[in-house]
Amino acid sequence: MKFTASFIALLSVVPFAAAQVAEWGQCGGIGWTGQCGTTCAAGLTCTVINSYYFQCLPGVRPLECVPPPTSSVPTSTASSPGSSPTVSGSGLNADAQAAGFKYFGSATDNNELSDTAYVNILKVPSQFGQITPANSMKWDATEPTRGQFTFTGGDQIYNFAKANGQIVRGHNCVWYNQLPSWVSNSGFNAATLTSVIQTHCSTIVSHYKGGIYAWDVVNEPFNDDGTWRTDVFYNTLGQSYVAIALNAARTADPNAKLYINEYNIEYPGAKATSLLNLVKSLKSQGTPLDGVGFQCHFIVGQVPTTLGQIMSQFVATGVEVAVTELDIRTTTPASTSALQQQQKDYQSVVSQCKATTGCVGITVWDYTDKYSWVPNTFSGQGAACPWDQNLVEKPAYQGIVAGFQ
Ligand code: 9MR
Repeated sequence: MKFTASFIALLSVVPFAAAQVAEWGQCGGIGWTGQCGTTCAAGLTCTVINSYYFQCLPGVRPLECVPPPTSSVPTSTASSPGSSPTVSGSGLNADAQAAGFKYFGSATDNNELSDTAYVNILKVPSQFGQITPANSMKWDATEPTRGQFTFTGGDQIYNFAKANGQIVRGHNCVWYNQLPSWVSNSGFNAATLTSVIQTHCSTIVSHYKGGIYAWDVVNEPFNDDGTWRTDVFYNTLGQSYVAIALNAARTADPNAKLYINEYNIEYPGAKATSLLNLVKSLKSQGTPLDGVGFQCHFIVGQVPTTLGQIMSQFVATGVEVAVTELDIRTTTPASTSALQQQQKDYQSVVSQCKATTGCVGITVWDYTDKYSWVPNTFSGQGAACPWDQNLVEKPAYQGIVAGFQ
């Protein structure tokens, strides 16, 4: 379903007039004709349950009903009748939700939001029910200088998603990469680095309080051999930095799901074992942790059939899991047979997640080869996404559809 221009306008300009919807009453959502977030009785918050149903619940006002700063939302992102392409079938997010998932989503980046043809696909909620900012909520983007926070890029993507009824995964609080040198080369002692982590995580999580489905609080803590990654966090604080970040995030937004996000854990091995042991240890200590993200940056023909099995091991510890950064690369230009294999590979990932109780959603690390990170990192590799360079659906699209059946 596509938002009408009037609904978007309503989200953007509604005044904060008080009205009196009681607890549990509806206060917004697709097709609802009232005023989003403005009609809950005192002490209640208009909370997004899903795109179609916002409900008055106890708490503070979330960000989804705050008017987006119009200067940061490109006009090309506004819905208008007839501006969206036809969705093949029901749409991937609609298929995902029909299969019991919370969402099917995509990563995106700020520069891509000025590409009208790209945006016209990204904004369709039946296609993408969830958005992850690929870069603009990272440390270098949000706190390039100690104590000076900028949310311009993050807000643009956040507001885009909210305007289209899409939930947001925050990415990320603590990661060795895209880390400003004032953190990585600081020489901070343990007490100071603890404070730096707490300030960073609590500030960015607080900024979006009530409006983010899940945060990748800790990203990629392990090396592929299962040893701890020896970044500034581990070298200064040992593994305690994980709990420091998770606790700060929980305090900042008690309703956001808190994740550890990792790659190369989709098959049995030292890395999956180390992360599983960390999750068990955190849970046994009562550290807040709600989910584990399986990035799933795969290679055509090499998608692990163990994904569902490993996910289940994590779910058994009491967390949910999600496919957070899916793409399946091949040698470019992609051959017809590679694209056919890729279709099967996408289907395999989706069906393994579907078969796993506790796998809540799937995010592709951008939906189109036009904006994939892969060719920049793996020379001669690419064609990893379900849409091609020209925003045309590849066989992989039907693989995803089939996986949800
Ligand atoms: O997609 C991101 C790309 O634009 C950046 O250049 C890159 C730099 O580290 O990060 C990419 O996203 C990564 C994500 O944040 C964490 N998992 C691996 C992703 C692909 O590198």
